[in-house]
Amino acid sequence: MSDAPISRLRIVQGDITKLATTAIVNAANSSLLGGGGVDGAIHRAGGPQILAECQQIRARQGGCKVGQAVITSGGRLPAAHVIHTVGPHWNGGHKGEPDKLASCYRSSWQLALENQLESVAFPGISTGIYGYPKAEAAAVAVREVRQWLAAHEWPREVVLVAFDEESKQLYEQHVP
Ligand code: AR6
Repeated sequence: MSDAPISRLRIVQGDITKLATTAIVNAANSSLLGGGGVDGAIHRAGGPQILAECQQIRARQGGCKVGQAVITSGGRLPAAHVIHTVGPHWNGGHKGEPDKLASCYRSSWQLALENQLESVAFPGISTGIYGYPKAEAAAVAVREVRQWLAAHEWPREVVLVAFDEESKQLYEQHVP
């Protein structure tokens, strides 16, 4: 590990579909067939190639479980790849949600490691339709980034993407 982990973490505000990182992460559902929120935005911007690859993955392994991740190409997106992970529904916080959310980040980085992806950008997994409180999700995300980067060379850079100003501030609270 040559780099100080924190220098490999960037927080940006905006639309993740516009980012030219090597991969962007999709907050998908277990069907991998698309949906609303960032999932809908990624499939709209990336075009039909992404869904076609998701369907091949479904045919092979029957979708994706909560906390796991799969990888496709990025279709027409500026990002070369999309890592699809399935976050937990928020059910009050005592149904293993923090562990499941942490597993989403780790599974995504594992794919980045295996595929030697330079940079990976994450939306706030589970913090929209799935109802995970943004402050608690931000704490999990930053903790997991630190732990992963301290122990692994790949990905070189992690970008946490805040869709709104509030989310950006929540991330920044954890990153001095
Ligand atoms: N760029 C960056 N962040 C975004 C964007 C965007 N273009 N659009 C939304 N967000 P959500 P979930 C933020 O609901 O909670 C889908 O139907 C948004 O503000 O997309 O994991 C799937 O198919 C929020 O902070 O994902 C699943 O069924 C975060 O992305 C379900 O929603 C995640 O919100 C997954 O729900």
